[in-house]
Amino acid sequence: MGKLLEQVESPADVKKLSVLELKTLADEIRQFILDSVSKSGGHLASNLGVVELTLALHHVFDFKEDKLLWDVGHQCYTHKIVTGRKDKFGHLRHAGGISGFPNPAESVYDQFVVGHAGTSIATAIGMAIGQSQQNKNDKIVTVVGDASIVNGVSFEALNNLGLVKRQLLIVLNDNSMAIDPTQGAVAKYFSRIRLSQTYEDLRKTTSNILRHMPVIGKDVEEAIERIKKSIRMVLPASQMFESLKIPYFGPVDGHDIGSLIQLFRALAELNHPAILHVYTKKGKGFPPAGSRPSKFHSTGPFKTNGGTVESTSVPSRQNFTNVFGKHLTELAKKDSRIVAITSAMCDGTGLVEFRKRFAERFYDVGIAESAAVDIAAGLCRSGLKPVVCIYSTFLQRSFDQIVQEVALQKLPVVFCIDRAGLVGSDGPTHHGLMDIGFLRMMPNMVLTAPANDVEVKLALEFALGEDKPVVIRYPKDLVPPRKFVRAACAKPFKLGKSVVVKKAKNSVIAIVGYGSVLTEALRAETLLAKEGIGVDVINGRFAAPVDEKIVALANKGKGIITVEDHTVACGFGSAVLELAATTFGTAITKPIVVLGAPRRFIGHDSRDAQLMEVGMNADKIVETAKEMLNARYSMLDARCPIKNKNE
Ligand SMILES: Cc1ncc(C[n+]2csc(CCOP(=O)(O)OP(=O)(O)O)c2C)c(N)n1
Repeated sequence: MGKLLEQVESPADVKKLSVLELKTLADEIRQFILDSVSKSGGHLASNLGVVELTLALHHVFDFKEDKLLWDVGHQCYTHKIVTGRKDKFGHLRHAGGISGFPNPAESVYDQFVVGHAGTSIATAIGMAIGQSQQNKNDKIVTVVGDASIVNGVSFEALNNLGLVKRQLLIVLNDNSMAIDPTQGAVAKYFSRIRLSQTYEDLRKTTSNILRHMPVIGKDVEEAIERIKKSIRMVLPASQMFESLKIPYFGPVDGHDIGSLIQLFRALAELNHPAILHVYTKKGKGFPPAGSRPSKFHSTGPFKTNGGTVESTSVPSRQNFTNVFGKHLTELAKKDSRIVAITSAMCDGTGLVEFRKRFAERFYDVGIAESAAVDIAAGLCRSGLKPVVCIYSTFLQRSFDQIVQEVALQKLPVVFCIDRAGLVGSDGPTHHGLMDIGFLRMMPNMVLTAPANDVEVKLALEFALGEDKPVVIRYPKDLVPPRKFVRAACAKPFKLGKSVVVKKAKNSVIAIVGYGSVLTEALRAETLLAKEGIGVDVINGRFAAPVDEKIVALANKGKGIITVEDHTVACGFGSAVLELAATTFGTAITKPIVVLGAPRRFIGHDSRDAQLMEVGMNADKIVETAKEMLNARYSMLDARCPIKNKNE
């Protein structure tokens, strides 16, 4: 750790430093972030870009009282480092360490647990109005990226900025990137402005703003008008925001720490909301991240050698995302109606190859999940076969669009939901544990989940042949090893039909896996067989509609254990319970146990550790099966082997 950084325990220490020292501290922090992320993984490029910006903010404001909000929140590492959390970076995003996102439970310097884009301006508006209502005057600052400011929620908030009659500073951190280059008309507008700027222009803007800035006691409104006039002569960037009546300042150099400090001091005195547009470089200071910011947006651990990357770990098997991308591209070669839509997650959803091969059939709509779904509905209505590729957690944004524009119209849009289930180190904002719940209740929706790589292809083929919307969910994980891909999994998908993958003689328990956790069911079966307990294993395949044969098993004297990578509330197991209740009513005599994630938010850690924590594994299934045989054997038939053993 650098010498200056060693001395920084709190923002008060940042305030003491000169501009020159702050520059040195910025370099030390960059190195510290690089070292930490290369060991634990995390968001790298965005964090390297905002070091000076963050230090300047902490130098000027007092965020114990003032409020600092980060949009998305993935770029908050410098903020965490200077607010007393640097010693916890050894376990960044792992149990016992700090989260990769803001979290008020960690620090009074954080306001909200966030991880989704576009929320900071609206929450800042609420906080500002709240302050006014209570005659408080803490400053409020929000930092939002150029990709997140065009998110629908951000735009709706900007449209309401007029509600705020006091200071509220929006720092627009423009690095021209989302994960890939930012998409859409506003991005083009920003990039035209960017291209027209020289470094000299940026300096001129800074000094223009400062020259015309009010000194305390002067008429602020009058001063703003003077600045606006003077800037408008030089730059056109203000037009977009000023047409919304939002005072705009900039663009300025977001790495010029001395100027940023002066600007923040001046802007803190406004009694009006304002936007400061800053330019930063994603991945600054680490050439591999600077030249490939998409790759280093969020990364696993890697080895560095000075300014280069020496190695990254290569997994032994393909993951679900890659397998999906490969099959979709193959299927698209045969059917020209297939088009793919994503919202700023091309790489994350496995569409890089598809984009390369079918650029004219690929749509990245930016961070706009609800629009993505409606665009898909439109594409579908016009005769194409849209495949919407969105992470489970971000699809939550599209609930209403799926209900009205897709389900109600019974349009055969295919939803490929990546990161469905526990996601590991990104933590509670990113787990995909609710999609079965919110999609299952919508009429017309078909919900399916492939258990392995073979089934990814089969599920896609099935979905693309349906006349109604189909959802395919799969986790952030490697596909199961070959030995867990049973012959039954090669059978084509049939609507609402499960498949039996293992049948034991005289079994009194059936384990029903939904999706990739079928592997855990198979592992459990092997463990139980070793103890002389035979169980059936069934691949559930559909959560809507659920196969009636699954609950019919209860009639055949079998207890049922369902397993899913989803919260137990409203998931696959719940669907089985509902069907059992309507089938048997009060006459139900067989136990049905639902295994899945508990209905609570699950913290950051590795996915394996989380699976263990919530007991979504073979051991838990074995334990449950034994409990079923022991404690509840009276509900089972007389062939129960444990019962026999105990007698
Ligand atoms: C609603 C939502 N959709 C997608 C994402 C995934 N995501 C995380 S960061 C990011 C890019 C954000 O870009 P920008 O706001 O410009 O910030 P930068 O990373 O460039 O600093 C995306 C798309 C998200 N966090 N939230």
